[in-house]
Amino acid sequence: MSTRPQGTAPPPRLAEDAFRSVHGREPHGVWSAPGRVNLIGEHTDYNDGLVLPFALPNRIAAAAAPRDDQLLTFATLGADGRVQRAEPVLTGDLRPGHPSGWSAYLAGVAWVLREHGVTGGADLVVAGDVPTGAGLSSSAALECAVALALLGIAGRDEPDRARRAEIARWAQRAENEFVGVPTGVLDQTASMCCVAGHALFLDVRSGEAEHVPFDTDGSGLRVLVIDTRVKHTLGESQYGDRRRDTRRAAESLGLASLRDIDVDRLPDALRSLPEDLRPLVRHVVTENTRVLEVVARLRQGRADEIGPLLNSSHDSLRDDYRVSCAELDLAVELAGQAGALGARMTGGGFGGSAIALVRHRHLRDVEQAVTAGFERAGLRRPRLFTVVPSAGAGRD
Ligand code: GAF
Repeated sequence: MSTRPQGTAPPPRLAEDAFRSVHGREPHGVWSAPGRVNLIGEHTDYNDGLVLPFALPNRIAAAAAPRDDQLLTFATLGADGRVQRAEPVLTGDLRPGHPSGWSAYLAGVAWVLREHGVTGGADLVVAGDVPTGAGLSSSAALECAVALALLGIAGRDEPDRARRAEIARWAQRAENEFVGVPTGVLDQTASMCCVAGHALFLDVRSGEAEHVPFDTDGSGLRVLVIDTRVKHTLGESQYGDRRRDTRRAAESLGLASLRDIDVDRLPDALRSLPEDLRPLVRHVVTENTRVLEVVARLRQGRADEIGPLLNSSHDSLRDDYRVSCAELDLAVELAGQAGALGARMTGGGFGGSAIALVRHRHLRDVEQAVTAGFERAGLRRPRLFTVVPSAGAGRD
């Protein structure tokens, strides 16, 4: 169920052992947070819209202990089993851009938490099995694990539901303002707030959330992740472009956000927009309605009927929002031809992963078809693995 090679210890154990070997003492505790796939509701979060992610079994763990001084130290256990350390930094010296590189994701969280009364020094050692660069939210998992660890060693464990959503916002701020990546709040909220066996139906505008049962195994279904292992470099700038253009569209319609467009009024709204913005708006508005339709089916235990909605979501992201790429389109097409009930890209796009909803008995066929199709196309072999909706972040 995970991408962890057989025989490797789970991330919390790895982080704990690595902490001992780096610092020669016990950590105060270990906290971990999952990556996510988004079942549907893509590029809607920063438009105040609806999303439906679930947490992966794959997690990033942070082992931590307080220090007597104001220093923050960072170490990470690589896939090769080697520990990499970053330059320590005084909590008072944290500022966007300092430090940079991988430790910025950890330092950024400490920078935000300073404003919330967490000011002490800490030793942090992280380890995990969320594939990086695969659109599965390894950064959000890292931020959320570190947030819980720093809060935990400050004696502020066991956040309730409202506090979890707030911590997700803090983690998002770390990514936006410290690391400098302009993401929405989908990934961090999924990591903090999901529960096992359920997808998280989140209304970003109101902040209301509902845990919707999504028992894949019990329904004879599997969610197959197809990590294309490509990441197109234009992705980050195009993500920013989409954010800016959808904001511009809302402003030109005199609305607070695109969420304020009712699907029945969509044709009117489109007519009054400049031509280049129309497909973007069409995607966001129709995607919100697809989320509602998927949620309605899941509430009725009809998960096997959501396939066509996943397919439409992909078509809309490919043709209207233009955030897919040839590798993702191929993965979706091959999965569909081999019997998947539905498939779509998941996450920001421009590479990364697709998901396919597959009846258990068709899983092998779909896996083989995707692998063979990528080989025929001369592409790198994709990484395939099934996932089940898993637990959100917490203390291990
Ligand atoms: C990325 C972002 F981080 C999310 O906030 C969201 O916008 C997603 O792309 C697209 O739905 O994962």
